[in-house]
Formats: sequence, C-alpha cells, structure tokens
Amino acid sequence: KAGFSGAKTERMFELMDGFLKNDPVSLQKDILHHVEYTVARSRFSFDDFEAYQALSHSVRDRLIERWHDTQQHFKKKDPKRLYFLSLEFLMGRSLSNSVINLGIKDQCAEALSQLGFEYEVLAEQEGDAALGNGGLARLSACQMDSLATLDFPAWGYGLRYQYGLFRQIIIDGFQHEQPDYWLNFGNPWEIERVHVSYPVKFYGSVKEEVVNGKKCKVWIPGETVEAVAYDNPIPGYGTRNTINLRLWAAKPSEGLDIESYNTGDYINAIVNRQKAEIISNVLYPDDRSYQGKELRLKQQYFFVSASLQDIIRRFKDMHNNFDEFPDKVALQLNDTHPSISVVELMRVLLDEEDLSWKRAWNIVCKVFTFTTHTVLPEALEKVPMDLFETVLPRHLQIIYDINFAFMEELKNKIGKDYVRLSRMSIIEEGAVKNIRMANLSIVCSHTVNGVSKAHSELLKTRVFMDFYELWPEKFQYKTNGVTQRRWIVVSNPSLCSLISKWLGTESWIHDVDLLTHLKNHASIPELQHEWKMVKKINKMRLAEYIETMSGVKVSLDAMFDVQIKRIHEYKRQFLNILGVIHRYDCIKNMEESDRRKVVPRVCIIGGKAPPGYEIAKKIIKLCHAVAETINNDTDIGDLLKLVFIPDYNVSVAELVIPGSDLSQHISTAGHEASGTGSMKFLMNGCLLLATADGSTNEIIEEIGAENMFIFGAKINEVPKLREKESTIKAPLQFRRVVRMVRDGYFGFKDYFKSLCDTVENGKDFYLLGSDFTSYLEAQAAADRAYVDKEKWCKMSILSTAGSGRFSSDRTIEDYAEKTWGIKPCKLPL
Ligand code: 9GP
Repeated sequence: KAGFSGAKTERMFELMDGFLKNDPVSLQKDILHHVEYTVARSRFSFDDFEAYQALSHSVRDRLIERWHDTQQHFKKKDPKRLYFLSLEFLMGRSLSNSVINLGIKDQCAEALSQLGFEYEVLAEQEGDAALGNGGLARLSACQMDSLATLDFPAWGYGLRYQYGLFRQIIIDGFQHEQPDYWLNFGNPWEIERVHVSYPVKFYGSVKEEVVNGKKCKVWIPGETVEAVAYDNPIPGYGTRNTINLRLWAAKPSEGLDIESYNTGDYINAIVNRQKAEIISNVLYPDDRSYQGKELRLKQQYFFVSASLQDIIRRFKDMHNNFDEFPDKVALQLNDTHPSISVVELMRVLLDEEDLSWKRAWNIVCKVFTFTTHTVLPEALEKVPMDLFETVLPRHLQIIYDINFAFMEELKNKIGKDYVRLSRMSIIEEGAVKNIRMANLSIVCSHTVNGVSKAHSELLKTRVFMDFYELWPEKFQYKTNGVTQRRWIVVSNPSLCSLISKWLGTESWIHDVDLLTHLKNHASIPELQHEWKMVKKINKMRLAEYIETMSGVKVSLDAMFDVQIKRIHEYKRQFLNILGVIHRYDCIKNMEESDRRKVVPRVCIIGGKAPPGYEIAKKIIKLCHAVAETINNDTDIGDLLKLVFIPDYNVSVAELVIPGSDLSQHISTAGHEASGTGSMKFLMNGCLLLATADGSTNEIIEEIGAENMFIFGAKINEVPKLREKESTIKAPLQFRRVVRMVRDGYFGFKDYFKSLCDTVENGKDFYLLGSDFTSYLEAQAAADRAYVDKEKWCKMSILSTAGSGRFSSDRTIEDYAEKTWGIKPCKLPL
C-alpha cells in the first residue's frame, strides 16, 4: 500500500478489467501486441522465432497474473513454506510445459494457425534451460512442477548460470564441448528483479570486539558481490497456483574501490569490479566430484547467502520472534551443495540477530532436511580447510564450534572410540584437512534421506552407517518420481489422448494412480492396436530425427533399444556397446536361415561425458567407431544399426523416450542411487532391461519382473564378486568382444587400450565381465518377447499402468507430510 493514496488505488481498480482471457482471439491480440511492442517487429512481417517470442510473452503474462495472486495468497495465509535449495535445475523448455499446465494449448494452437503459424514449430524454437548436469537437476525440475500442482507453498532457489551445461558436439566420433550461452536470444520466462538484491560477502578476517559489554566475533569481509534475483514462475496443473523459482545472478556491488580510483586506475577498477560476475557465470560440468575449487565454494555460498537473506526478510515481514522460524520455514538441502546454509543461518542468528548459541542451534536443527543423491563416496563433497578459512573465515569458526559440541555429545554416547569419532567428525584430519559437507548436513538436519529404498538401505548400512546407528530416527527413504505432465502430456500427446480415452477421464494427469486401471484393458485387441499405432507414430518421429542427426536410415520394424543418460563407467554404456559387438559378431557368423530369425535392432546411445573424464570420452568414441563399422556393413543391412545421439538434453529426451521400445538401465548394482530415466520410459510404455539397482527394485515390485528383463548381480552380491574378480576368468564371449576392440577391429587400437584395461586383468571394478552372460540372456529374452507382438504390447501397457507410483506428485506428498511438515495453500478460484 505504501506510496499510494486511496484515490489512486481506486482508479487502478477501475482500470482493471479482470484476468487476461484465454480464448483464441484474445490470445491473438496479445501475440500481435507483443510482436509489435516487445519483440519490436512489424505485425505484418515476423518469423517463427519472433512468433515464439511473442507467444511466450503472452503466456508469461498469464503466468505473472497467477504468480502475483499466489504470492499474495501465501502472504495473507502465512503458511509454513518450503524453500528448496538446489544448485542445479534442468528445466528444459518452458513454453510447452506452461501451456499444458495453464490448459491453453489448444487455444494457442488455434490462435496461431489463423495467424499462419504452427504451434509445434514455434515450440521447437525454444532452447533448453540446462542449468544442471543430470539426474539431480532434472529431479529438481520435476519436483517444482509437483509442488506447484499440489498447491504447496514452496519456493525454489538456485543460481542463474550464464553458461548452462556445455553443448556436446561430435567431430570424428570424439566429444568436444562448446559453451552453452543460453541467454543469447533472451529468456522470456524470467523476470529480472533489480530491486531484489542482496550483498554477499567473502574473504577478510574475524576480530574479537566488545559490543555492549559482550565479547563478539566480528567478520570484516574483504569482498562484496551483489546477488540480483531473477524470478521464474512455475505454474501448477489444474490450479491457479504458480510458485517461484528464484535464481541469483552475481553483479558488482555498489561499493567503491577507493584505492584504485585514487590512484587514477579507473579502467582497472571497473574491470576488477566486473570480475564479480564470474561467480554465476558457469555451471560445473562434472557431477562426480567438486573437490577443492574456490569458485565452486563461492558459488555455493553466494546462492545460499542471498537465499537466506531473502527468506529471513520475508519471515521478518510477518514475525519478530525467531523461535517461530521453524513453524514457518522448512529448508531443503538438495544434496550437499547448499549445505553451507546451515552455517550461514547460525552466523546470521548469532552475529546479526544476536541470539544465544543454544537458541540459534535449536532453530537450525529444526529447519533443515537433507537429501543425498549419490552412493559414491568420492561424490560426497569435501572442502579443504585452508580454502574455507580464506573464503569464509567466520564460518570456519562456527563449524569448529558445531563440531566441538557434536564430538562432546558423541563421546558421551559412545565413549572414547576415537576411530569412530574421527570417522564421524565434520573435520577430516590428515595431511590436508577437509570439511566434510555431508557430515555437516547430517549433524544439522532433522531428517536425512536417500532417493530409493535400496539407496536408503545403503546409506544406513554403508555410507552413513555410524550416523544411522546414532540417530536411526533421522533416516527416511523417499523414492524419486518424475512428472507425468512433462513426460507424458507434453512429450507424448498421442499416448496422452489414448490413455484419457480408455480411462474415460483426464484426471490421471493429476491423480496418476488412475493409470492402474489400464491394466483391465491390457489384453483388449482394440486398445492394443491403438497403442501400437501411437508407438509407431513416435518411432517415425524418432527415426526422422536420427536420420537428420546422423544420416543413418533406420527401419521402423526394428526394435528401438535406447540408453540415454550421462556417460559414466558405473552406468556401463561400455557393457551395452560390447553387447552390440557381440550381436554383430553373431549375425556375421550366422547361416542365412538363422539370420531370418534375427530380431532387427536399432541401438541408440546418447549422453554427455564430463569434460575431464577420459574413459567416458573413450566410450563415446568407441560407440562411434563400432557404429561406423556396423552401419556401413551392407551384409548386415537393417538387422543391426548403432546410433549415437549427440547433445542429449531434456528436449531430446522428450523425443527419444516415446519412440523407444526397450530401454537400458544397467548400472552395476549398488551404484545408481535411484535413476529416474527408467521412470520416464516406464510411463511411456517402454520395456526396461535393467539390473536390480536403485529404483528399479521398486519398479519390479510394482509391475513384476515378468514384465521386464532383469539381469546381473544383486546389490549384496557385488562386494563378494569384487573380492573374487581378480581370480575369476571372464566368460569367453566377453573376452572375445573385448579382444576385438583391443586388436583394432574398429580402429584406434592404441586409443582404446586403456578402456579395455578397465575391464580386464583383474581390474573389472564395475563387473562387466561377470554380468555379461546374464546381460546377453536378458537381451535374448527381449528378442523373444518382441516377436510376440501381442505379448509385447501387453507388457508395454502394463508398464504404463504400473508407473503411477513413480510420479513426483507421490514423492512430493511424502516429503510434505513426513519431512517438511507443510500443507497445501490453494488459491481460491
Ligand atoms: O545418480 C543419481 C541418480 O541415481 C538419481 O536418480 C538422481 C536424482 O536423485 O540423482 C543422481 N545424482 C546426481 O545427479 C548427482 O549426484
């Protein structure tokens, strides 16, 4: 109300004529308005991209209306809010998702067609917002969609990287990385909030001072950077609720560098100030480990500090007693990346809000919850202590104090078991001392969870065993989920219509358990016929894409067998390629009569290798080298093709997943925390060939192993197999295909040597050799099933029917109730 007289407010209400309308004519007027006044083109001459921009702005206007109303409503109701802190969000495209969630896709299509444009063509104009690496980041995006749809009072916080995940280009079969300057053509989906900015401080020193007769630690920072907010409205489906994803960008602070100005070095003073922007410039492209990088630590603190200032400001707008903070605020740590927020909140409460240690600690312990997304100990972040001390000197002191209190408490409970004490300490002793961010997160959070049942078991029995023994009540499990809005409704419209037709309702789009009723129809020939037609349409789309991207023509009669995900040794794309070589070798050596029985396959692999991960890059090259041989072998023809899809990202996944028959999730058991790709394939009626790892175990529970192709060692068998690995000979078939690579059958003999070394001579850590035979058996079972078209189709329908449990709606409801303690806060219609 500030600044407005009653009369002006009244005038404003007089001028308002309700919400923007969603009929095609109103949309057309808005689109043309934006062509002329936002894009600044003539309404008589604009191209597809400009039409996309104008359409996006028209959709964004509608989002902003809802966003305002939602924020007002939250403010009025003042519920407990969830703040989801994540350094990565893989949002993909916004237009297609927004029009679905707003329920205006058909109206937009009609409006555009009368203007001479095609909605689908415009939607393709949008680049992906790729502010994340892989599973964790895409999961965050799915969870935001569900939080909005289920009306939870939630905010996401992250970093607005100027360079998203690198673009992968392939030259002669080798991966090269190109920067993804995704903001080049503007981003209609964000709103810059120049007035929402906070100073974030780094470096400097800490002094002891006496303030009001009390001894205090005073941090005198050495550098200040401004964090400016960019808001990204996230609409819910079937509701007006539209929540916010606030991303921070670094800008130079207003403060003057007096010294440089005084010495007359004006240019350098400006150049130095500009360096502040580096903090939010670029996303780290390696999701294996983030150890010891100063910029990484600064990114983490930058986004955490700005977010907490924002959250505390919002809290203080309504409350003046910090003891109420845990009743109004839940802070979710998405992996260890935001874990400095624990220390930052302590610092603010102690040093700025003047609370006692006891009171501050009590608050901190009630607000944080921690989800870990990895099993790999090397991916648990550690920050060298001297780096920490340089960048955040006051925070290090607070960590010492937290750790001291924790160690004392622990000693009281377990006695002087120094080995265990040192394992659990937040500070890792050694030649280089480190801060263990996972230990910090566990000590300070009231709830800790893994992302599948199996992962949570591994946390309890291996990774965080000591902590589980100490605080069993803190540990929960939450199986990941994905949003059916993006992964069926947006990406597979034909399947969406078919499901709605057979269920007689569209309600499954927000009540996904209804999919289970498809089971009743799974054997009906009419449904099967329509189901196969949908698959065929999607396979045609994919085949066209493959031809455009790689020049390879593929047969629609072939089984499309897909593995798309980040390239990692544990995900075992190498196993897949060795399987393809085996298939090729078998076909080559077959009699003509046997060849006629071969099920034709198109094997599709896609994914990015972290730029510094040599072996992963060699796997990509091997895929191309093998493809070169197979695809050019006229003797093989359509019986086998191998294709690598470059630059895999969210929108490529939206195209590939609906067109797949079979998908592979073949990590060494015990290594994939959950896996969410499998859930997207499952929803799209694609059969899974998988190891019993991560969330696959729960998919087996849901749809039955008889509807999947499961193979390989189980999680509890892996450690024993590893012990025996060096003494056991790999099966002959395995040795033969590795030998083909080693001997240069596909060229690049020297280059592939180190790759072959990873699976031979007793070094096969990821157990490709020991799983190879059962892998081939599972592949053979898939071939047999594919021949029986009715059976395959039924399995496909049952896969979709059983996918409801893997919706992020279910995951979010579970978190809301058992972890965050938040309730829906729905905007009235
Ligand atoms: O590797 C896990 C994957 O298994 C999981 O599904 C996903 C979401 O929880 O997180 C992945 N982890 C990361 O992306 C980084 O640790």
